[in-house]
Amino acid sequence: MPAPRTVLLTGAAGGLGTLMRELLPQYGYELRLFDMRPAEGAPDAIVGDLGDRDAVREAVRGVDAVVHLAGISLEASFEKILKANIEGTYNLYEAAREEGVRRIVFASSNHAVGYTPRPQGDDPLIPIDTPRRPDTFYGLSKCFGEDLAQLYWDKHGVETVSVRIGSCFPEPTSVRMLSVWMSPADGARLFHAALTAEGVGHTVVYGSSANTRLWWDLGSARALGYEPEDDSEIFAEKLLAEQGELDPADPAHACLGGNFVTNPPIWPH
Ligand code: NAI
Ligand code: 15L
Repeated sequence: MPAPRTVLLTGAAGGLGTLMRELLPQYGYELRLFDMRPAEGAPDAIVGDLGDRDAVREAVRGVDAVVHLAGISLEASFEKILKANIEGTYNLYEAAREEGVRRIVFASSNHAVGYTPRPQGDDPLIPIDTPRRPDTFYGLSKCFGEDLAQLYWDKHGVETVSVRIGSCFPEPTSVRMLSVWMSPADGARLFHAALTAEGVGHTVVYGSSANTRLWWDLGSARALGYEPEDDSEIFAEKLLAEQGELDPADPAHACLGGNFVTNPPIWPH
C-alpha cells in the first residue's frame, strides 16, 4: 500500500482534532477536516453530521485514509450514542467502502475495557486481548466500532487500526492519568504509525505514552512502528501532592476506566 497522503480528519473541531490538525501535517499529510461544528481557524473545514450519509460519502471521496475522531466522547443517553457513535461510525465505514478508502484509524477508547481491574503491585500489564468490559454506553459504542472495523476488514478489505486511547490532553490532570496519558506528540506518532504500517488488517492497540506507571501493554502499538517518547512521570510529584495515591478500595480508582465506572462525565450537548 502506498503511504497515504490525503487524510480525512473527522472530529476536527474537538479537543483531539484540534491537536491533531496542528501535529499531523508535519508528517506530510494533507488534511481534509470534518465536524458538525465549525473548526476554529479552519474556514475550509466541512461542517457536516455523521448522520448525513451523503455528506459523509462526499467527505471521504478521494482521500487515501481517514482518522475517525468524531462522535460523542463522554457518556450520554443510549439514543444519542446510537445516533452519533454507532450509526455515525457505520455511515463512515460504508462511505469508505463505497469510495474505496483502504485505511481508517478509529478512535476507540480505554472505556471499551473500562471495568477491567487495573494492575496493582507486580500484576502484569493488561494485554490487548483482555475481554471487553465496557463501563458506559459510550464504551459500548467503542466495542461496536472495533467489531465494525473487524467486519469491514474481513468482508470488504477496509483496514483499520483501532486505538484504545487513554487520555490525550496537553498534560495529565489526575493521578489516574499518570498511567493512561498519551501526550499529543505521542498521539501524532501513533496515528502516523497506524496510517503507514503495512498489512494491519484490523489491529487493536492501546494509545498512551511510555508512562512509568503504565497499566497496559503497548506491544501491538510498538509492532506498528510506534515509538513513544514521552512519560507522564514528570507530572507525578505535583499531582500526587495535590491528590494523593489512588485508593484501591475506591471503585473509581480500581478499574482502568476511572470515574466512568462510577460517575461518568456526561456529554453536554
Ligand atoms: P471532543 O468531544 O472534544 O470532540 C469530538 C468532536 O466530534 C466534536 O468536535 C464534535 O462536534 C464532533 N461530533 C460529535 N458528534 C458528531 C456527529 N454526529 N457528526 C460530526 N461530528 C460530530 O472529543 P475528543 O477528546 O477530541 O476525542 C476525539 C475522539 O477520540 C472521540 O471519538 C473520543 O471518543 C476519542 N477518545 C478521546 C480520548 C481523549 O483523551 N481525548 C480518549 C479516548 C477516546
Ligand atoms: C475518553 O474516552 C474520553 O473521550 C476522554 O474525554 C477522557 O475522559 C478519556 O477517555 C479518559 O479515560 O481519561
